[in-house]
Amino acid sequence: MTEQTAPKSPVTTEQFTDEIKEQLKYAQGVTVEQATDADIYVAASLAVRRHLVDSWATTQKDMVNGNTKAVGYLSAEFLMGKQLRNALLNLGMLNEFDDAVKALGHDPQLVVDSEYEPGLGNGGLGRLAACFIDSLASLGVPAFGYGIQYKYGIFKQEFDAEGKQVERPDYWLANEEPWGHIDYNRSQKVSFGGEVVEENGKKVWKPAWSVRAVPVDYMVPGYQSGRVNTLRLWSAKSYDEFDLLTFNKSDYLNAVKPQVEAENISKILYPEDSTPQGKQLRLEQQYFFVAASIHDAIRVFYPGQDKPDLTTFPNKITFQLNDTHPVIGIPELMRVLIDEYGYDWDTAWDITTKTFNYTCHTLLPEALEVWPARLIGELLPRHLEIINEINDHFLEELKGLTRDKERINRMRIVTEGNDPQVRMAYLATAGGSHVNGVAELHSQLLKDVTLRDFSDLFPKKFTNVTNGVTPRRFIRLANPRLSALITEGLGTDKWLSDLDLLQGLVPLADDPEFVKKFAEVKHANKVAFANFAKDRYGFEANPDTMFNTMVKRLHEYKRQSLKILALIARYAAIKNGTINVDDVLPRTVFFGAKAAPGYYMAKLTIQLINNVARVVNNDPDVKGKLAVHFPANYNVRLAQHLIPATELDEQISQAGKEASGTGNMKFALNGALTVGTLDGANVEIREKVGADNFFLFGLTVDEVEDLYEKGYDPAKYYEADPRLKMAIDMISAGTFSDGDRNTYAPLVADWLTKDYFMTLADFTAYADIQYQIEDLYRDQDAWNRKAILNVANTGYFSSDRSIEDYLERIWHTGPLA
Ligand code: CR1
Repeated sequence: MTEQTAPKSPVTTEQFTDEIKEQLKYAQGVTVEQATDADIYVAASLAVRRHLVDSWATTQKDMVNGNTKAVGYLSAEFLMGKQLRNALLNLGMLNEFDDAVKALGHDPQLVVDSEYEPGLGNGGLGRLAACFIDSLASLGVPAFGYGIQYKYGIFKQEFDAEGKQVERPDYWLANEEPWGHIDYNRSQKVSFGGEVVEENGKKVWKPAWSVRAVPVDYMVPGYQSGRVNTLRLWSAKSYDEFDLLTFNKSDYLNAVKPQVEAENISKILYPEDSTPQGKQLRLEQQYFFVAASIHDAIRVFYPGQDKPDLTTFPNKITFQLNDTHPVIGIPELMRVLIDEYGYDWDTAWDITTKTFNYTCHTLLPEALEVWPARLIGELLPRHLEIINEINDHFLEELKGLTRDKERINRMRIVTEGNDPQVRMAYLATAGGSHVNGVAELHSQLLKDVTLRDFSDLFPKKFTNVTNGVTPRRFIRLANPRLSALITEGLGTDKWLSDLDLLQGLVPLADDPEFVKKFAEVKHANKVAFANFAKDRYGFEANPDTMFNTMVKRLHEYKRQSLKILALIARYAAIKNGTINVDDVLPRTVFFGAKAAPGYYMAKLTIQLINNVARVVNNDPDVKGKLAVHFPANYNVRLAQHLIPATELDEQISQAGKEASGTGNMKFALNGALTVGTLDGANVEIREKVGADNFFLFGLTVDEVEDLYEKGYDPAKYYEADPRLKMAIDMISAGTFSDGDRNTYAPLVADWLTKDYFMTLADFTAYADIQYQIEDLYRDQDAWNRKAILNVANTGYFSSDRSIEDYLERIWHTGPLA
């Protein structure tokens, strides 16, 4: 008997069918006969939403009336993925949905497919935020996700005939969007510009212009907790929609100018910031959502109070700053407390530092935001004053802690000189209670390198919370076959809310019957992916080859180029007979990656991958042995299809550069083995699954540092390994550019002369470990045994565990009573 703890549907199939019909009729005005898949999708979503509303209301009521501190997760990104099936899972309505939709004459898959994925994030950071709000709700912790409802999400990626990335706008709101509830009655005014004047001895900010921040609320259902939290995404609207006078002078464009300017704030995710205007727009976005959120929290927790006692604010809500984007919230809360509510500096600082905490997500110094003080002064003059004052107070405090003047100088929040800069990571560290990294190694490097001075003087502020992923979306929804097998193996489905239970699968790795079933699941997933790929992208992937995947943002430090060089070397070896064709283990390699639109080297790498794929896939000499596919526009949906089908996952960043990684966790939990470096969360994954069940290669952090110090010469490695030389020479010779020798010259030149991320230094180890990988893969039982041990031992990487760590180490709160 299998214990079933999954939620039970609140409706029968018949009832749900009727509810869909009702929505079709009253909300959409179409008959059942007229309804398209997209209509059914909207109607079903609206019907599902209604089942969440009561819990949503009680959760909010209990949050405001109770004594449990809430969490406000401030994030510029929430990469939610599709909503419908997630809501159905949490309500226990997956089967009722399928049956109702069929009863209405539609294919459930096509209905689900008509949902357009909101791409309100770039990658790991945004997806982590989405996993975290899922876990907060599932643990019953009252929480708000606060962010921006960008009108255009991350660009839609296409490839042109030459294999280059082309970016298209992602107008995800072009169709009806049933999940967001726009609430004009709860809007906030957010102001910019102007000047600060003194009135009666008080500083008064006289802004020049304001926009209206209108909340769009998304319900965030918890799994089994009966709780529904809120993701509140702000949309920018103008207060002066339209200038009738100007319009009547036939100056139609200028008549809507204020509207356009205001709405630009929530127009796109990460506007290009190489121009001053672009920089300003980014700062506008950051201030916009953070200011609206802080005022919103005061409204929610002190309803109807003119003079609330805000010394209790840190007991009502704790704000987590997801990276540096929301850090302007620190001076904003200071301003609100001092200017709007009349608190003195010390009281305001005490409240502020107790309210905020900061998560750092990077090790690349260039990714820590620094704003020119001049820009802040123009856009937010009062905030610049406050930041300068914070800086002064902070320097005073440091003088009490150390006599080391150089150190004090290094720690300035605002730099000296005639173009002073504001270091947002330093402001966040000074202005909050805790700072955390996102994996053990990352948190250690933050303390030892990136924020060393701070950690020396404020050691207690620093802590670690290793990232995690939600098993609901990334196992249960993405991989129903494996989910069923896990439930069968454990005799319960409780693992979905207590992922450590996966440990119970360890003994089953030695049970031939279970191993066989596991192999069948993986194969079925591969077949399913091959069908999906054929249908959606038009390529054929052979499920009887090894599925080997590298999906993540394209960045030099992540080293897609290491993978592509090894792949070319392998291709060359087969072609020139260095390896006997019969000894080649058939492999299909999948890439998925978007490059930042202004990132030249990354875009060139994309072009190279596409052209290697073109050449390899069309070469009869390697047919059946090696294939490369690069489906465009990698997103959450594609992840949910590809991860369950993958057998070998690539996590091959240069050691010391990937803060954590979360893809690595999703793959291991879905039974892929990892080939990876000792970087980010790989280190912990390897510890959990055991060194024997992880393909480790490459330089360590210390070795990387040594090599930088000694002077790194990539050309030496090129000369030393003929496989590497061959691969680079083929690229130079134009093998992947129709004979043109210039196309990839910038990549080649960089590899041979700079290679900052030491791709060449790690090549030999990476190429060599492929033999081990292939030997193991030939013994399918041994491979699957290890894959099962990966699933069984990675329950730690549930985002539920991450949230529990945040609750204990940083937030000091818990579930609603
Ligand atoms: C890191 O690069 C990490 C995620 C989530 C990314 C990645 O290693 O898993 O954050 N950082 O913590 C990022 O996007 C802007 O910085």
